[in-house]
Amino acid sequence: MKITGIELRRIAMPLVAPFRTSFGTETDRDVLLLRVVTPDAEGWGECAAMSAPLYNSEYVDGAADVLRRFLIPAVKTLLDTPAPTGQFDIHAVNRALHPFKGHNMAKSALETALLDAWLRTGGQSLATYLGAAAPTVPCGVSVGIMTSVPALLEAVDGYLQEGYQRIKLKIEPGWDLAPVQAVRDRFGPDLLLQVDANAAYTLADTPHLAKLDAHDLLLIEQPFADDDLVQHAALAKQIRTPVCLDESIHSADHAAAAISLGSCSIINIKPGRVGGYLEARRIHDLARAHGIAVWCGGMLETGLGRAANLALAALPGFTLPGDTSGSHRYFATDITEPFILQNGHLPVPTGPGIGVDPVPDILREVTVSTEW
Ligand code: SMG
Ligand code: MG
Repeated sequence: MKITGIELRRIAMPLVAPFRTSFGTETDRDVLLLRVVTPDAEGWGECAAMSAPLYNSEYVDGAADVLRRFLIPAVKTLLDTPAPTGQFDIHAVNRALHPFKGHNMAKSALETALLDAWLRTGGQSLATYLGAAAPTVPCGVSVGIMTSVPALLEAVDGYLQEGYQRIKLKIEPGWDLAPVQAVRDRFGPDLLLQVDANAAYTLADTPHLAKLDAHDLLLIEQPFADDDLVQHAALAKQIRTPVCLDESIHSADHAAAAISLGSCSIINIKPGRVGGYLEARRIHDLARAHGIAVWCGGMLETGLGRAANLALAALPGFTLPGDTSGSHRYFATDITEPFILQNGHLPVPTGPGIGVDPVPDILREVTVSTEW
């Protein structure tokens, strides 16, 4: 595949409402997009990094920098060297990026844009390429920390009326047992309910976290720090609520370590966090073979990142609803045709590559800068 060029594009997308987690409040999504141009097709990749390194160590300016200095030049060197088969090999791209430590969100954006361009050239959808098994996926929604319990109940009620299949509450010390109890009391025992702490607790909080057991949660996501695999294993032995890892799982190797240690019984897979869709699929395969459930996480993606996540979420091991919400959960105007929930599900795109394109006028309006 001949690459004519790669564009780095920064866009600014106001969120419909502030989204507060244990590490901060997002009001706007500052997104880095990659566009790979070839004579036959264009491919898109969305970088999951946030403006500041608070969810993980990556941040948007850092991702743009490492792409410019190291990752894009490494891919250029690879593509300038003809492959023995003469064929483009996305796994060779994956291997060429591997020697650079970390920067998984930057790697994922680049690999996805190349994968998208290549799949579009061949007319195959990302969902088919990855091995999707379903035409639609059930959707959950992640509900931020609110200023009051009544405000939370109103927000949850609105999402349930829209059809969301499960509710995830963001928690932190001081905002955990009371909101969970209130949501359970109001919406009943059948509501699929889970919580996400974004690493806000430590092993010393175990007796407190054990009180969540009374509320029959689907899971507790990332209670401790990302490198606390041993501590998560200790917690998992002491509480009944299943432990799910998000920030801790950077690769299939981490997933294998976490499964061996008993650190989790569920994994949240985010392609950005693990360096792309190829690694995401490896984690899915590994988890499935071990009877570990997985679900697809979210990083407040635009329609471009959402389309690719829906393809992944359609793989057979994704047995729990993901944070793959509809476009209007995030943005008044998405940069693609909006994804709209139908009976609590979103359709898996079927067109070539990620299956969606940005709407040119909208993309232009939200663009802050471009670099070729
Ligand atoms: O995309 O719906 C979404 C956001 C889901 O809660 C979500 N993501 O830790 O899982 C998580 C967070 C990380 C991003 S918070 C700004
Ligand atoms: Mg999480």
